[in-house]
Amino acid sequence: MSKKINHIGVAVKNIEASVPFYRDVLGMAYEGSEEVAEQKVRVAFLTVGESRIELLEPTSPDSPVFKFLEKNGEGTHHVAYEVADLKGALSELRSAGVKLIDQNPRRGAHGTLIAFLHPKDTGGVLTELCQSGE
Ligand code: CMX
Repeated sequence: MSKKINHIGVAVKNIEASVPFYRDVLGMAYEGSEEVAEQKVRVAFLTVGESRIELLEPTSPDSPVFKFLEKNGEGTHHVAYEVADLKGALSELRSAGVKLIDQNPRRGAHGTLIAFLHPKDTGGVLTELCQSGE
């Protein structure tokens, strides 16, 4: 279904305060930030080799990331796998009985299409599937 991890999402209280560790200490390349209104988050991407970290800052108290931070504090939030055909992947997972948070693709950062699988059915790891925008 997927041939690579697209990114690892990390929940943070403040992107500006978090970027220096990744960019200046670890030496990752900072790609900039953008707001993903549909998910009520602001995100920033940093790359190392083929891998990317997505920093997630909530933009509203009803953001899922706000609730996560309240409960757990800052830390790993999700793992995102890249798929070529998100609709097809969701249909396969539905048939396999996996609980989907998103029944249909939603809009993510960088014009991607995304959908989340429920951590209760994925061994406790919030899992995102994403299809890159053309
Ligand atoms: N990773 C693993 N488990 C998680 C989790 C996470 N990120 N977030 C919540 N959970 C677990 C909780 O620990 C809790 O488990 P217990 O019942 O054992 O205590 C359970 O899921 C329910 O958690 P909750 O705090 O009551 O939160 P909700 O049920 O209201 O929401 C979830 C949980 C996963 C359904 C919700 O956060 C969601 O829909 N997430 C997908 C969307 C999202 O996270 N968007 C932000 C990122 C967007 C982006 O990357 O662009």
